[in-house]
Amino acid sequence: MWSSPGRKVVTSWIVLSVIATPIVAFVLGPHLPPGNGSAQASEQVLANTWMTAIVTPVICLLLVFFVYVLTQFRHTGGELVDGPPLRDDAQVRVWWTALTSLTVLFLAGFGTFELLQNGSGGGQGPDPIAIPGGPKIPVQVIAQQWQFTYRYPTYGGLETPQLVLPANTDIELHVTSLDAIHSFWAYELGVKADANPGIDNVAFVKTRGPRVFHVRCAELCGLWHGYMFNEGRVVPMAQFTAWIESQQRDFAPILKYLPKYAKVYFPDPQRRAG
Ligand SMILES: [Cu+2]
Repeated sequence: MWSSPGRKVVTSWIVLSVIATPIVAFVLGPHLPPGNGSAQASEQVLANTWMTAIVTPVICLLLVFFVYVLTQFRHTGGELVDGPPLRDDAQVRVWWTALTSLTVLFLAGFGTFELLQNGSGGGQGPDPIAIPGGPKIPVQVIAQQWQFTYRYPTYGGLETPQLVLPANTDIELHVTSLDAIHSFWAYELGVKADANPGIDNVAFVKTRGPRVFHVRCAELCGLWHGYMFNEGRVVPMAQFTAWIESQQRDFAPILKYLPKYAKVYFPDPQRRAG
């Protein structure tokens, strides 16, 4: 068995971990980002909670060992000599390999399971693997230097600078770009998807109750990247329908100048933004 200093380190580690891990999991966990603004955001909070809880004993071990080394291995005068050489320890080797392998395999399995549920809010490319069942409202996100616009193909291809979504509804986001590489990040909804020209990047989100959320470009995309943000709203279905009708009325005069709704667009390269 381990020597008494070794046992002291392991005992302190276990005691500290048993105290700290539930605090991290149950007190800190529910406050981790990005909150519960959508089903996918809640899954991300759950994943963040698991990862933070699992890393807690690892940090505890580092702290205990750090304190042990600082207090025990002190030079207290006299001639400075090296300690006795440490050789192999079969028990430490077996435990070390088993615990780290289990941790990594568990997290890999957990992450894969979560991703396969419904994509967990990430862009899945043009051919998504994880598609939630049931009806979905498609919304296209078009990024360009330096703003986002949104098209609603099931509402006559309406294009608007506002992102409004109905509450408690599955949304199928089609993210693309007209020029540089951007990234559509709807923080409170737990959605982040690359916006690349010529690519239809699909991400899914199931909204919850009415709320405001923030949209930011999360990819350095040129001079005014820092100003490429706006606010979106999740509203009750009746309000959403009324909003869509008002937008259709407002943008009807320019709809005929827009290209027909498509998965990607290739604007005339002579036409420069700005
Ligand atoms: Cu951008």
